[in-house]
Amino acid sequence: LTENETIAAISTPLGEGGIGIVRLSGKDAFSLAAGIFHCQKSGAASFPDARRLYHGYIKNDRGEIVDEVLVSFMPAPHTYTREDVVEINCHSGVFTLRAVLKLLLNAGARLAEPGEFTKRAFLHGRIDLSQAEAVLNMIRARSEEAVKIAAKTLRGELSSKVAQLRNKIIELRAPIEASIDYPEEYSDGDWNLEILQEQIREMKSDVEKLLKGVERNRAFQEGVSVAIIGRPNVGKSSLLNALLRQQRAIVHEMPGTTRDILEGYMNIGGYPVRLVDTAGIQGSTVDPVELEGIERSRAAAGMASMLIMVFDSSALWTPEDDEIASLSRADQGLLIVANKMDLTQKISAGYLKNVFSGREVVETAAVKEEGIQLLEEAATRELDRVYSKADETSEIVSQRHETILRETAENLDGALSALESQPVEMVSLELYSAWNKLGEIIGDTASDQLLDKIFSEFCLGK
Ligand SMILES: Nc1nc2c(ncn2[C@@H]2O[C@H](COP(=O)(O)OP(=O)(O)OP(=O)(O)O)[C@@H](O)[C@H]2O)c(=O)[nH]1
Ligand SMILES: [Mg+2]
Repeated sequence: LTENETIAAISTPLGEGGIGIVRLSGKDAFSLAAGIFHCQKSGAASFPDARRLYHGYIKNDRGEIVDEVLVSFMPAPHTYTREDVVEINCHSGVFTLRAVLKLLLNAGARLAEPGEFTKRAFLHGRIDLSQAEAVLNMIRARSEEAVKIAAKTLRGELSSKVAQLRNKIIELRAPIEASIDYPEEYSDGDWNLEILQEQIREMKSDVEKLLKGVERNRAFQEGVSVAIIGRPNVGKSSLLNALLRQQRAIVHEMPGTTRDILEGYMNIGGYPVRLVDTAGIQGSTVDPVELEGIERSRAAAGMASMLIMVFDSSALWTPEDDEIASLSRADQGLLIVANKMDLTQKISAGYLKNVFSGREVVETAAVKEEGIQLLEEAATRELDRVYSKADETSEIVSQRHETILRETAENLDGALSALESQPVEMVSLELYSAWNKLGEIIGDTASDQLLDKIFSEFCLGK
């Protein structure tokens, strides 16, 4: 019922800026906007002419000018929502925009809910659910790569892959269903077991292909966490500062300077990185604050996607270094740094390379900001390795899509095993579940609650 209402919202971020846009969508959009807009050159019989930009003033009930604006009138159906849409380009000031919006609300528009413009685009079939989600990913993208992935989904590449899979399922089910419904006419011979098996396997591998790039895509979309760890005083905080190009952390010759974890954000090779500086890990302290800090360092190391292990090349290897070295897990990225290369060396890069069975070692002098470029390059290579850059085929980013695809793969497995030992009804049922699940990606079989949940994540005015 709310779909008949005309909605309005400020569609640009609230703040000072050149332009701020108030957007209207719905059947009364034109008349509501025209009611408060005083066009410099209206008079024309055909006002408003579609998709033309009109210059004029927004005036309040007392005839006072609220703002000087440019207004565009876009008739359905070739609009974002497929409804009549009006965009009022105002000067971007918090009070101006709110005043214009308020006039429209007083005139009868309803304030749009978060994501309602996009929801209407979905409900009117202009985009499917995966594309609506891509809009959100586009807005939230924190790297160029994330934008590229979102743009692919927005263009409908995921949608068409899902549609193909679902069509295939329908084709597979048709003869099975027919043999269930008309057992006399259709004998088992009408669908060949081996061929069916082969086709289901093929579909499963298509699903798996989509799942393959998911980790990598998510890394680009949501970012990765990189923890700098090492024993006290090796130069972890100096390295953080050099990488962030900012004196973020306190650096001091006294060991145990960093007590708590500290973070900064940067971009490494297109990955949005949350860089975490940690307290130096050592075994001899009894200071409760330092002990708590060390506990947090371990936790940060455990949660990181990649570790930067820092060693002091001007000091001999210690048992604490052994402990640091043991902190990396196989599923994490790892970078070895030999810091303080400007001082007399006690351990060489070659020595470290040996300890870490041939891994690349980056030499730095953090306080002099030397080797930082090489460190970033090595970090990019390592992140690419962890997130296997070679797989660029997938558009999947969201946890929701991933879960659905995993369940789909399970259904296909179920269908395969049912083929061997169970009545054909079971095969058909598993295939139907897979078809149904896939529909949730594009929103064909999504529940109202799911839709509400997805669209509520949008910002106001989108
Ligand atoms: N010569 C030289 N000194 C360095 C270098 N990196 C750090 N230092 C010095 O080493 C000392 C410790 O540096 P920090 O960056 O605070 O070391 P940290 O690993 O964060 O130490 P904690 O926070 O105590 O664990 C400071 O006096 C730095 O100036 C380097 O590359 N060369
Ligand atoms: Mg420190």
